[in-house]
Amino acid sequence: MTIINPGFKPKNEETHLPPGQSEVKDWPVLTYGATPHLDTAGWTLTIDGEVNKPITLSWEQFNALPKTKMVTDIHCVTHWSRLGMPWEGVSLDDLLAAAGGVTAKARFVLPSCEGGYTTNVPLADVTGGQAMVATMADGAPLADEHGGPARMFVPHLYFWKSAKWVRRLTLSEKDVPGFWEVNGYNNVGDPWKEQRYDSDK
Ligand SMILES: Nc1nc2c(c(=O)[nH]1)N[C@H]1C(S)=C(S)[C@@H](COP(=O)(O)O)O[C@H]1N2
Ligand SMILES: [Mo]
Repeated sequence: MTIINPGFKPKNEETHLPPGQSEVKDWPVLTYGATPHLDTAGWTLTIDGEVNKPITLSWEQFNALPKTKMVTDIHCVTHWSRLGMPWEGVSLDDLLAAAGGVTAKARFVLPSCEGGYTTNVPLADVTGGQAMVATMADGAPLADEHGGPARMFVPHLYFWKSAKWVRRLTLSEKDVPGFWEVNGYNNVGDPWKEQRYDSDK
């Protein structure tokens, strides 16, 4: 197990809180639409688009990849933050390596999910130990409502970028705004710049 953010320091070391956020001790569920239940038997994760070797991983193949752990804070655009949560999964670095690495054209990762939810994240925001496909949080497998068996985890951006029930990561040359990005949320979503809505620069 590699810990990929051993030196995690929030940008506000005193409160850990970005502007406009408050700490919660519970873990709210925010889902648009129905909550699917996905069995790990038959579950797959596909990595395609601008990668050298598109790949579809079974649950067993996914779990055979090196695991990483992050202890970090999460920030939801609806103003709640949870602080110091342990998360485990497979880093985007290791997943992209399993797909033969990205091509010279790759600039964005476009996660798509069971149920149709999509989002978009610059490649530069998911490499270098910044993101994972997570299977565990708070020491337990992710519950259905939190995106189990596996979800994206990009904690330095607002939590809508952390797509639950992720089934495909498409590497793309072009940016393709996802579900919330076409419905008024900011395309970038940096909580420290308070980029909540489309109109926030
Ligand atoms: N597939 C999917 N992923 C999703 C969502 C969703 O509705 N569907 N909601 C997003 C939003 S807006 C947030 S704030 C977080 C909430 O994650 P949680 O319910 O585990 O707290 O998931 C994000 N990922
Ligand atoms: Mo959200």
